Amino acid sequence: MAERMAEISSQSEPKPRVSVVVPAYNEEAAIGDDLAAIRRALEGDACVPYEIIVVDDGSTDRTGAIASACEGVRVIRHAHNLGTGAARTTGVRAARGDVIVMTDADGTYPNHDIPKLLAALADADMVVGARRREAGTLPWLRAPAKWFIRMLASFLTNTHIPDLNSGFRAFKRDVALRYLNILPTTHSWVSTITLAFLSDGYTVTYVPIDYYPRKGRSSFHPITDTYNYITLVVRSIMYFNPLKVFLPVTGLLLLVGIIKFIRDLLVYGSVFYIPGITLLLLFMAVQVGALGLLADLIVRRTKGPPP
Ligand SMILES: Nc1nc2c(ncn2[C@@H]2O[C@H](COP(=O)(O)OP(=O)(O)OP(=O)(O)O)[C@@H](O)[C@H]2O)c(=O)[nH]1
Ligand SMILES: [Mg+2]
Repeated sequence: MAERMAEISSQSEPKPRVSVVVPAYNEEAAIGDDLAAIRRALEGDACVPYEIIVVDDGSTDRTGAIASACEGVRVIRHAHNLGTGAARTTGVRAARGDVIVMTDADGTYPNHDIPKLLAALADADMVVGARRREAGTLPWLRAPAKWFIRMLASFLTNTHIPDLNSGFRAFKRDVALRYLNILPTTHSWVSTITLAFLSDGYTVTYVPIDYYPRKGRSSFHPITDTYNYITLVVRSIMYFNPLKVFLPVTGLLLLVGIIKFIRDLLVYGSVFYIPGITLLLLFMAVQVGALGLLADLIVRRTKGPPP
């Protein structure tokens, strides 16, 4: 009954234009200040109808209680911890605005810059707050991995990407909904959605932002999260532009195979004697090429209409 009443009252409220989605897991040290900063930013400059959705991802501290006590904040709670990507997906599904703003609840992002993101969204489908300097948890381990993923993503999409995995961004909800089923439940959610927008030709622009030291303890896990990065690399290739990677590999294998074949002809003087390694190279070239074409076919068949 209470749920039904809440549903009726939320239906009678004016529809917000902007939904701010804040994934939060054990962020009692920072979430209060972050929510206050979001409200100040939206009530000050932008003056747009908005809602704030905190997705409490099974926190075991006071995160949920602090968020619920903030006026105008809707809290959705996962019964147990599902991962930051899962929390983001829940937020996007629950959002009622046409525009979604995402920010973290750990005090790292300049929420007063939300109006800048919204202004830039007039000419784009996604605006990413690109960090001028990133000093996250375990930078010595994460910086090289992030650099590699960013280079791969730039190569796959033929664009320059200043920041692939910033958690501070604004985007159009209807476009994001198309990708929810391929987005992971992990930290790679933000990188994957950036790639998805870019590889389907949506406009992604970047606004330079500051990045502050984290409040509270990070739950970043070096082993699981490195594994997730590797999964992201493989998925990025397979989901978005397989031929861009498979074709050069096929070409290289073919080239080496043919050179080796010619050398074998000169050395052994017979087409009837082809060493195993030469055959292996040529068969591998064919197989990698066939796999790439198959992956490309699947990607093309499953893509929706262009923007
Ligand atoms: N780590 C983590 N964060 C979660 C989870 N669910 C929701 N979140 C929230 O997702 C946001 C991003 O997580 P962070 O741990 O800050 O990830 P990060 O910014 O890549 O890493 P840090 O350098 O530690 O800040 C934060 O607001 C978290 O509270 C979860 O299961 N694990
Ligand atoms: Mg963080």
